[in-house]
Amino acid sequence: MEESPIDTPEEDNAAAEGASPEAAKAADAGGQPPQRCGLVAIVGRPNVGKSTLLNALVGQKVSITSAKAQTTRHRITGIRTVGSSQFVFVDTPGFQTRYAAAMNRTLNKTVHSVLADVDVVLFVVEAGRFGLDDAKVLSLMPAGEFAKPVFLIANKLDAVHRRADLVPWLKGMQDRHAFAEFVPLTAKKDADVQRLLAIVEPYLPKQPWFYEEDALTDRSDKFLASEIIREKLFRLMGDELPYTSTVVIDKFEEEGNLRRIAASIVVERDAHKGMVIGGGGERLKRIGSEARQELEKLMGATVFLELWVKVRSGWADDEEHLRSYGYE
Ligand SMILES: Nc1nc2c(ncn2[C@@H]2O[C@H](COP(=O)(O)OP(=O)(O)OP(=O)(O)O)[C@@H](O)[C@H]2O)c(=O)[nH]1
Ligand SMILES: [Mg+2]
Repeated sequence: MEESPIDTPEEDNAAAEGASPEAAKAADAGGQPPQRCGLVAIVGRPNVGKSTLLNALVGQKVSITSAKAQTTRHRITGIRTVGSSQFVFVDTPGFQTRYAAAMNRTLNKTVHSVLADVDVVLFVVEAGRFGLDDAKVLSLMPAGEFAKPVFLIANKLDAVHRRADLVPWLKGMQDRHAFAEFVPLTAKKDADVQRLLAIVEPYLPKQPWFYEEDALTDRSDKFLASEIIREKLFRLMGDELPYTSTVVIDKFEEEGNLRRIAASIVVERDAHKGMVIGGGGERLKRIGSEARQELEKLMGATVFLELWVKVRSGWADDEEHLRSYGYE
């Protein structure tokens, strides 16, 4: 087993600068509409399209997506400012109901804590489907005096062949929860996403913005780098990839327009290491080159990316390792 010091992915840069209350008041006095700003959680079972929706709402990729369930592992904030309104979306890991390993307990805690302090909840399901996994997530919604407006987002409308079938389904959903809004949509269609923004806007409290007007996420470039590499890993490996694999950034250096990044893909077994590397190292090369290209676009810089594969068994069930790998 190879050992090397492991860097912790950076914490949220929560101290991003916001506009001052004075600025908001001044805007008010000048006859401008007052600033609105609110936290909008995106929750739902794995694989319903939460991260795809977040990226579409923000207008840029800030959260990775894949056809594999359980892609998102962190609370990720995506910010969109339109006119006088700032939307602060919070993507969450798909709530896990099947496994009880330490990693899943941590992921679920993330969902719980996000729900406690948001203004609006987008509860995402696949249009026409509502299973036990969805019901478990819905049961987490704060109730009574802590209740929040919850929107039912019926995603993947493009995959529904007979729209008429949705009418009785939507009626059934009305009985399950007092949803504030029902929004069937396709996260991959821009017009649908713009419509959702307009529906959310009046629910944002009137208060000064939390972030600069052009902010897109509270995550660092270093964090985004580890996530983009993990996305390529997930996408290029498909189902053979054990779900517990992760990516750790060992080095992230900025020299002018150059980023020197070294990262380790951490797997649980030697056999997994072989699968990630692939015959003649082909697969690892491809993961590296796809990640590098995307990172160059994202950062507007030249990227040198060095990738390693390491075996560390049992990390996903070890609270200590989880923390050192950035799982809060
Ligand atoms: N047909 C269709 N597919 C979609 C749509 N939105 C998302 N998907 C696909 O659904 C899959 C899962 O998308 P993600 O955005 O990663 O889902 P998620 O809910 O964030 O998943 P976890 O992070 O694992 O909980 C991907 O293959 C997406 O391309 C949609 O509107 N229509
Ligand atoms: Mg996701």
